[in-house]
Amino acid sequence: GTFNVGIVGATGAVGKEIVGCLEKRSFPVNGLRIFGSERSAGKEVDTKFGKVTVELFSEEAARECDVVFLAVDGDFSLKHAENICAGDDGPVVIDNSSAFRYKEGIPLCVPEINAETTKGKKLIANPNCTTAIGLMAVWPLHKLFGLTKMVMSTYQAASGAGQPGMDELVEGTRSVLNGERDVAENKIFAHPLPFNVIPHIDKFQENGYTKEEMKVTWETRKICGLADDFPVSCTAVRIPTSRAHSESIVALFEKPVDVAAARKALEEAPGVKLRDDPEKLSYPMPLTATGQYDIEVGRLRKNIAFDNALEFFVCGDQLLRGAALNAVIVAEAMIDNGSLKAKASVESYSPDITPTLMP
Ligand code: 11C
Repeated sequence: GTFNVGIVGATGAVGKEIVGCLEKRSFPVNGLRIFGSERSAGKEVDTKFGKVTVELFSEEAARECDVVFLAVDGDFSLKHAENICAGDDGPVVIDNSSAFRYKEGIPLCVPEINAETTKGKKLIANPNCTTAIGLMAVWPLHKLFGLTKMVMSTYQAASGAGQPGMDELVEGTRSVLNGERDVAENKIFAHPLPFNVIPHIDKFQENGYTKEEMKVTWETRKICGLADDFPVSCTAVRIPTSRAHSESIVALFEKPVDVAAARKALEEAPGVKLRDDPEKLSYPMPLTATGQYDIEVGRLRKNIAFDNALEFFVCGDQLLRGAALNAVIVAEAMIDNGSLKAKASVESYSPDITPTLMP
């Protein structure tokens, strides 16, 4: 079948990528509806599915869809997500915010890892970008050797703060290069990002970690089905790149590790590209991971400080695997497992879509 798809927040950095993923992956779209605030309502968006006029968001209108992607902030999701998907006739809601990630009974899904958790569910949480990108590489190794501990250090792109973050990086860099300022201005980031790195993403917690770092800990446990106290430690750092996050990961395992077997598992893992030929200067970089569906993993080696440990470097597009692509693959998995169904009637279908390019 084909599905009526709604996106809330489609004009933001993640929302735009959701439209792009639906287009490029030939998601079975019957009709696309885009919902926004008063500020964006009435704007026209050109898509492969036709020209879509942004509608003012209402829960009632969103409920007419079969699946709704929320690419908005956590407060919006907290207020509306459960109302949108309520009842047997409510659509599936895939929420990109952190609002529901740690709630029991709500799946937190990286489909290549735990797609089965979405079966029969209506509200799905899409993980934090750093976690989703890292776990794509960690999961195949965990299956092979049994993860016992993980330590991660990140190098995160400006896009984690959305379009305003990317704009602040570019404009700030320009203002320094053209001699306007010695140090760039900052509003989005805690400090100027151009020519700098900032070891601070999201709010500091009582334990000295930031919330971004704790998200990696909490979400790794839930997605991989590990114990509530499973040891994961992260240092999250913002660097002046545009939209691919990088991560250095030390993973400790139960079983002795074998680099060749690890390499093979990564090569075979869906959504993962092994880029690991140092002699040819080939390793993961934000520059090559940008715009790619697959995350890159490389610099794979046996760690010399710990027993049974591997060390590697991962890069992934923050807006794709870290957000939009993951959400769209969740929806695809839910079509496959029968949890996402088309409503019988399509009469409520948006009149604002010019169906010129529809199949
Ligand atoms: C960043 N990872 O790079 C954050 C952005 O939990 O969805 C995504 C926050 C989240 O700033």
